[in-house]
Amino acid sequence: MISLLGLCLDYNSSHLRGPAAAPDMIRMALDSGSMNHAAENRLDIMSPKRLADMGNIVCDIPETGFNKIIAAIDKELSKGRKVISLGGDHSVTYPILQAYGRHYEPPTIIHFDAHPDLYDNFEDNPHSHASPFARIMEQGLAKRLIQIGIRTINDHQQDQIERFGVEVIEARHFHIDKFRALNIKGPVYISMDMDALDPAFAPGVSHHEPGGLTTRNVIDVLQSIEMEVIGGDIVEYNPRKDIHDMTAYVAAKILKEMAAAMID
Ligand SMILES: [Mn+2]
Repeated sequence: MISLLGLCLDYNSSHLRGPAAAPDMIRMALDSGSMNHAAENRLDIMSPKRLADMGNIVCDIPETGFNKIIAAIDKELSKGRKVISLGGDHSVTYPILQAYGRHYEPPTIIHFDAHPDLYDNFEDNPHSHASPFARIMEQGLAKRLIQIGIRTINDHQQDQIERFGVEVIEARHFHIDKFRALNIKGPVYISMDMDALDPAFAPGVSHHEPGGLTTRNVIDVLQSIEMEVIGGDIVEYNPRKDIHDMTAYVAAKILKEMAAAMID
């Protein structure tokens, strides 16, 4: 059983606010009548026996936001459920993984992004949306970190990649066979930053970085995951930057395939 949670947090964004409004827009796309609820493997992911929408977590105050996320995720995992969270900027992945650490051995994280998000400290905010994977790796909350779609590595982040032993399939080198050759063992957690996609596919993000993945590339990876998937997030969708809500539909499509990868 999957619990769906909306995380309305974007105060750790460095450039633009907006991802706090993402959860309801993704639900709108999913339920608009424009698409059905079937993943490509035929599963109805919104069947009440497979997925329960637990609504949004209000976590928009910096002093309490992360603790509210940890408590909310912990509550769902304590029921024996898996969690997919929607929205928020990417800083939410750190408290999510802290909650997972109470219930699971450190997972392999499959992380789609234009950015490594490994800054030791970005603009004096160690919890910036540019830093979650530095915190996760420092605390041993992941067994392996596999990043896909990256195309913004600078010297500092290259140092961090080497320091933490991060495995990177850069956008310029992406091929599905490189992912299949990684010999991943479960459990797996999936973190999907919408800016991994080329802005042509997903314009509704705060940081446009051309030269990205196609929607099909991401779906191909999700459909290649054969290990147990224990959770996932879809972050950094910014409705304020979107064009006719098209990125909401892309996020809803990825939600369907992520859920399908999670259902046994
Ligand atoms: Mn990003």
